[in-house]
Formats: sequence, structure tokens, C-alpha cells
Amino acid sequence: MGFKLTTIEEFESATDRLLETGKKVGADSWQMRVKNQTPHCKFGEQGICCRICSMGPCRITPKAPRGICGCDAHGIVGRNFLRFTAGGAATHSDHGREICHTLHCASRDGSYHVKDAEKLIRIAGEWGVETEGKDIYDLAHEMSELALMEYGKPFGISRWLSRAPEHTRELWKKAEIEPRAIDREVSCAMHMTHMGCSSLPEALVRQALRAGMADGWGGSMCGTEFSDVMFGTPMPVDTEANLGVMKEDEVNIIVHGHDPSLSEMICEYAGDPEMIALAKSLGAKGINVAGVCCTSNEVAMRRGVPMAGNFLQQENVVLTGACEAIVVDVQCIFPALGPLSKCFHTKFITTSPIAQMPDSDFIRFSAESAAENAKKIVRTAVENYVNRKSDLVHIPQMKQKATVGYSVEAIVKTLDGVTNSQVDVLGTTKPLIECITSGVIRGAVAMVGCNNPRVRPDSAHVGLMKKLIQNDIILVLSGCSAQAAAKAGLMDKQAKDLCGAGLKRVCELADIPPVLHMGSCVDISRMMVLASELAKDSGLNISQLPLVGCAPEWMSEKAVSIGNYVVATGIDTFLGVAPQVTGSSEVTGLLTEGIRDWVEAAYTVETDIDKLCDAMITRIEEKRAALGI
Ligand code: BF8
Ligand code: SF4
Repeated sequence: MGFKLTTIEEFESATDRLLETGKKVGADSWQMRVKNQTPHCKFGEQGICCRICSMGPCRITPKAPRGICGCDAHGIVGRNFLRFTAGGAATHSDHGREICHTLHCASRDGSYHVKDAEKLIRIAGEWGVETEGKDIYDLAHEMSELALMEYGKPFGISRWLSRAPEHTRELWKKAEIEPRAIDREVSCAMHMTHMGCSSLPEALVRQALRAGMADGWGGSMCGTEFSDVMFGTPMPVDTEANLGVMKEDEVNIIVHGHDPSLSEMICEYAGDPEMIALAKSLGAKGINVAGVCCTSNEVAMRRGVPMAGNFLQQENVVLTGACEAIVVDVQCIFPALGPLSKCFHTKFITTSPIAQMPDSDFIRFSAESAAENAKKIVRTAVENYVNRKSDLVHIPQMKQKATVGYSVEAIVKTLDGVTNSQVDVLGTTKPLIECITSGVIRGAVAMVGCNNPRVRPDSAHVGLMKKLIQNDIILVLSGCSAQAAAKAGLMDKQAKDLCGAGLKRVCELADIPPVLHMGSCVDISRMMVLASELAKDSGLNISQLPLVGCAPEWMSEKAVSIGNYVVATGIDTFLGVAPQVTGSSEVTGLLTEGIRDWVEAAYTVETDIDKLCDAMITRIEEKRAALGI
């Protein structure tokens, strides 16, 4: 049978079938809740509702152009935007902090190990830490302490900034957006937005960029880099995606959330012979682990664990009736999973004090007692197999093959493979630059972010990707965008046939799919490193590269924090969902144009997806024209 993408219509009919089961058991769904919440509050949508003091809430209208304290729409919108960013920066960075803490727990005979010693030594070198003659675990502990200090150090700026090209660093310095201690930027954002502090849009937007920088060039980079040190730097690996990866005759454990400290341990113990024997004794053929959201990206990239789905598919996993446990840590977890799991036999297992929810079984997970906790979680899931109600089981037979695991290291290695060991380009991004300058590839799009019911789920991701690869534009992906691609089949190497002639040739030569999975949302820090390497290897500024960012279906605070650091790094960013800033022409003007004076890039917002695609292609071609290529 020939290769064929799975269509959005096919995704939807699978969902419809599952919603029928939901109806049978009296389950609620996001599709129903969206209807109840529509139309949305106009003040909230435009960002002109202020509730940061109890004289309010104040809402801006033509008749009431100022809040009680006298703040105008621009100040209110700017403060809301900064707080939104701070929420995202705190969230990603706290995830990074957990990883640093886990690294501190790593030991030769414990649950967590140093898998990529070379990478740890490389980072130590960047940070000026002596490595000669040091035991690798002593070095790991020393580095984890230094990394944890990045969150609260009293002086100086983020250590990671040294990875950026000099020109970019100069821009950051001049714009005063170099992040200091990570927590300080979040805290400063909260301070600035307290009643009676900043109401000047320029100051608020500047801090929004700085808080974003503390995420991408701070907390997220800690998360990515030290996860690689412990769990291995991703290299290309084959896996599968969509609900069809769940197995009717096995115990299905779904890991959902973000932190690989948990999901890695669940995978470990799901492969434990004792647990498998237990599963078999209860009539199951084995234990199947699959993922949802970014935790799925983490274990797919490093272990080839299949991806059950992305953000708006999380309820579907339970609706299959074949999910023994959905094990979550932090972020992007629907509280709806509590009541929904009660309609089935599914155990909804929360594990983090950061994300506690009603109707869940809380099994606290911590790095110090990881083995014991993980074993308990896996056992709970396995023992639940006998409670499955077979008449409710329906797993849509829908999945695609995907090759994932394109860390920067993996991309460089792949490029090395096609250059026939031409010494001067080995270990660099130069072969890719050559493809771009020669026009074989027109440029690159970094597509990231969520699903959002404001957009037909996955349709913008997949639609844009199809059109971009036809136009010889290569994609690097992360987060739920990457999962949309994998579900559709775009990460199958055979998807090269959907590309323009140039990109198709590159895919064949390098043996890659046309869309490259770079990981979870914290891994967008990888994209910042890649952009920096491309700039250094080409002698261009990042803003000159025919490279743009895109979040067509974004929804979270994290996504805004990401957008801010991507733009601040000099990469024009295209959004398919409007941020809640339209109530201020000044804030909107800064984000879509004004900040270009500081960082050589800005946002474009376009909710018509065809137009969004054209705008990206136009921008890429403009950048090429400016370079004379
Ligand atoms: O951090 S893409 S819905 S899962 S926020 Fe969440 Fe959005 Fe998915 Fe990962 Ni990112
Ligand atoms: Fe109203 Fe000003 Fe208080 Fe905001 S800070 S709620 S605008 S009085």
C-alpha cells in the first residue's frame, strides 16, 4: 500500500466515535465546554480588564477610558501581557529547576545516571568549570549546583548567553533585555505589574522580552541540556503516533505532562520483568507505555516510546476505554481528566505537588525516591487491567510511522554524513547553509506550540507544514505541533514525496523526513542553539537568516514566553491566534513593529491560515533577496 497522510477529517471522525462512548457513560468533553464558554468575554479577549487591585476590577470602555487609579488601556494591556509572559517563564523555568535538582540526585548506583558525560563536560567547559581528573558524578553535582544558582544569583547575567553570536549579545545588552537570575526576571515582572508600578507600554514589553529570555536562554536551556546529560542526547529513532498506538490486549499506561524525570522512570519500570509477569498473570499480553503532550516528546525522542496524541487529544486517550492509568506530572493537564476517568476504570494518577487535582489518585513522585514511586505507579496501573470494561473499549486503528530525535547534535551528525567527511565542514551546520544559499532549500520554519479550540485542531499545523514543504522550506518542530505532524504522517521519511524537488533531494540524501522533531517545548532552546550555530557558521546575523518562527494554534502562557524569546533572538514570529493585546494600539504596535528596533525581529499575527503561510514565505523570500541569494 502506498504512503498516505492521515487527514484532519479522519482525526475528527475518530474523535466523534470516541465522543459517542463518552455520551454513553455521561462524560463531559472540551467540545461541549467550548460551546458553554462561547462567546468569550470581550474585555478579556482584548486584554483591557484589570484586576490587580481590589479597587477594581476595572474595564476600559469608550465611556470609561481609565481605571480608578487612572491607568489607561495601554498600561492595563501591557501589564496583562507581562504577567502572562511571567507565568510562562516561571513554568518552563521551574521545570528546568526540577531537572537540575534531579541531576543533583544522580549517582552511579541510584535511579538517575549521567548518560551523556561528553555533553556534561562540554557544558562545564562553557561555564569555565575545571573537569580534569574529576569524577563524573562529582562534576554532575557541581554543575547542578551552579545551574540552580542561575535561578537566584545576585549578580550577573545568564551563563547560557555566551552561546549566542556576538551581534545578538550586543543587541540584548543595548536593549537591556539580558536576563539576570531566572527567578529575578519573573519576580521583577510581578513587581512591575503591581498596582502603582509600571504603566508605560515600552517598559512592560521590554520586561516581557527579558522574562522570556530568562526562560529560553535560562530555565528552558537548563531543562533541555541537563535532561540530555541524564537521559541521553536524542538521536534519530523510529516510533509511531496517534491513538492506534494503544493496545487492546496490553496494559496501557499513558504518561502526560512535561518532566522526563517521571516518565523515564515509568518507562524503566514498565519494562521490569516482575511487572510484565504481573501483567501476564492478570491476562494482559504486556505493558504498553505511550505519551501525551510534551512528556511524550521527551520519551519518544530518547526511547522511541509511541505518541498517543497532543493537547486536545488528551481526553480521547481515556475515551478509548483502554487506558489503565494516565500518569501526569505538570502542565497542560486538563482538570477534566479527573471526572472523565471516573466514567471509566482509568486511574488518573497525579504525582507532583505543583499539579494537584480533584478526582485523582495522588502518588507523590520525587527524584530521591523515584524507583519506589515509579514501581508503585506501574503496579497500580497493571492491577487495574482487570477492571477494564470490554464493552467500552474502542481504540481507533489510526497511526503513522515517525522518525524523531533531531537534537542539534543529531542534525549536525546527519549533515556530517552527507558531506563525505569534508574536513572543514565536519561538525558544523555549513552543509545546511549551502543548501539554503544554493536555493535547494528556500529557508526554514520553526513551528511550535499547542492546540487551541479557536482553530480546528491540528488543521493549521498540518496545513501549513504541507504547503511549506511543497515550497522547499524545511521545518523544525517541537511540542504539540510536532505531534500533529507525526499523527498526520509528515515525520514518515516517505513524506519526502510531498516536498518540492529541492527539499525532496535533501531528504533523500540525508535520509531524513522533511519535518524534524526537535523535542518538547523546553527544547525550543535547542532551536535557539541551532539558529546561533547557523549564524556563526554563515557569518550572518540571526535576523538575516531565512528562518522564521510560527505558533499557529498556541494557547498557553508558556507559548507567549517562548514567542518573546524567539523574537528577542532575532527570529520573526508568526502567530495564528491573536494574543490578548488588541485593546492597546501601543502594545500591539510595539509587538508587531516597535521591538524590531531593539532585536531586529517582531511578531506577525494572522488568523487566516493561508495568509499566515503566504506571509511566512514572503518573509523568507525577502530575507533571501536581502542576502542576494
Ligand atoms: O509545553 S505545546 S499544549 S504540551 S504548552 Fe502544552 Fe502547548 Fe502542548 Fe508542552 Ni507546550
Ligand atoms: Fe483598576 Fe488601577 Fe486597580 Fe487595575 S490597578 S484594578 S486599573 S484601580
